[in-house]
Amino acid sequence: MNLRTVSTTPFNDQKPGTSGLRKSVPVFQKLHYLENFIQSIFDSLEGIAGQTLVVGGDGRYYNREAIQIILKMAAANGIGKVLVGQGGILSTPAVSCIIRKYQTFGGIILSASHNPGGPEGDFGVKYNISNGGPAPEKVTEAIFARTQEITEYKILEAADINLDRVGSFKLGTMEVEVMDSVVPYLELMESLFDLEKIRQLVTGGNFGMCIDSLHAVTGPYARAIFEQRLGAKEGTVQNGIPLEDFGGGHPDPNLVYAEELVKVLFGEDAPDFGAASDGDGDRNMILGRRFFVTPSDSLAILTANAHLVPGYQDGLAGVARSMPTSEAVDRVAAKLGIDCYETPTGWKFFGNLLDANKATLCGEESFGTGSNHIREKDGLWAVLFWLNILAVTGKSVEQIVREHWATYGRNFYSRHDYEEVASEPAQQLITELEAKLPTLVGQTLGNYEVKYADNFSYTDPVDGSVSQKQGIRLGFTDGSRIVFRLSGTGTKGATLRVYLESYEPDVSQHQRDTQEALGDLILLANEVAKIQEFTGRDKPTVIT
Ligand code: VG1
Ligand code: CO
Repeated sequence: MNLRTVSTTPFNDQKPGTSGLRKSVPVFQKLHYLENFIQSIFDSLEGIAGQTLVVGGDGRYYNREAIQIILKMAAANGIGKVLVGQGGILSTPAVSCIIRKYQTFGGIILSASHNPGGPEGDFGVKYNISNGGPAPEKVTEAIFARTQEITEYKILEAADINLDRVGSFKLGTMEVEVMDSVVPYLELMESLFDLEKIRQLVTGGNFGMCIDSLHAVTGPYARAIFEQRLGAKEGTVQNGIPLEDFGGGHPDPNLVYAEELVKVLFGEDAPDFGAASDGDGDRNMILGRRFFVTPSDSLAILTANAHLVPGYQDGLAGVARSMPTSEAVDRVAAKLGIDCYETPTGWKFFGNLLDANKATLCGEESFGTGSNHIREKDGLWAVLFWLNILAVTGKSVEQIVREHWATYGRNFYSRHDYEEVASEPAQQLITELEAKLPTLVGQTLGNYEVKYADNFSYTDPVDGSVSQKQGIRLGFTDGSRIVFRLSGTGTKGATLRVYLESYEPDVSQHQRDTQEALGDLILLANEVAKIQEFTGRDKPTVIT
């Protein structure tokens, strides 16, 4: 076995975004591209020699090749041991779980999450730290800085490891342990939920459900949990085998991309419950019979009902939501008398709050919910949380949501995405809008009076770090909001996200259609930001 030191030159585009480095597969396949980034991770982590790392991915195209490269580089860089999921498979929440359970130094997750996969699709690399969560900005900045000055990387010349067989292997002096991808995660779920009660619900004969893994990583987890452990009938999990190209689909659990599941839940003989998760398993969509639960409402409802679930029955230390997420959870927190934190978009901002026990549940409007059980959002955890609530209350999803609105009022909420628009004009839209902000405060726009207008800046209450320019917010005196930001996970052009929210206390108005209820705000958003002019689009590509 030969240790090779390979000369290389920097790539200028290896800056991690909202959630790691994401590029198209052909970019990652460029000579030295992956290697440069991995070496930059190793170089910027102090004290990594001799340590243990977790490595796994969502099974997308290039997953296995990348893992072999990473293992050989880890061995050449003096890493002590690597834990790898069988077949290279580990969901993002499972990696977080394993890092924490085995107290490893960190982990590398190979995924581009909800972005499509395949030879022309996307690939991604994300580094997680020892608390199990995404590396905070100071770490990703150090990695990026290193990518700009890298001159060489180290790799072992060795045969590939057999990733399909559970067991221990040697790679040079480094140990590689190929482990069951599901078991540690399943055990963690068992410690949080009343699986017996859920089992009774699921097998009782009066309850139907459908789980869609969208051909992505949650397949093996969902089949083990729902079909094997909880006794749901075979076939409950659809699209449950991870495919390298996700069956040509877009593994994003929303009403547009989880079309097949939506058809089932809105069809004639619709079951009682439906759920989908994304490419790497950290997102979730919850559906009732002919009923869609917005992720923002889901966070609020989990918070309001957490006392019904064993893992959270002693109460919550606090909650946190990303800034664009609706304020529904704020109302629940106020009633419970607990703190509610507002963070920038991206799970990495929840890490400190969870570590410091300031927040127990966290969520994002982008179909992400999670808790202090790990340091990532967790799709199947949210599904089990919902099932646990359904099992305890005996109510339907729709009933729970409507009762919640009746108690707290309804936050109408929608996100409009303009995907793959030209980068320069999109950036210009934000720049122009930002320049205009000071003149907007106090102005009346249509029926709305602007209360505040700013570019969101966040000071982490634990370590004092400041993150600026996290999204443009227009807040109105009646509690409505419009938020504008550019995506940090896309790989083609720019994606403009427009988040819209209004509050309706009157129960008689709660059945209104969301797009209609937000109609005035939608027009206003377009006018203020000149969306059509800058994007050339007269409507969004995806509405969630
Ligand atoms: C999007 C979502 C954000 C989420 C991120 C990663 O980021 O808006 O809420 O944390 O994806 O999710 P952006 O920058 O494109 O808006 V995932 O499932 O990739 O790990
Ligand atoms: Co994801």
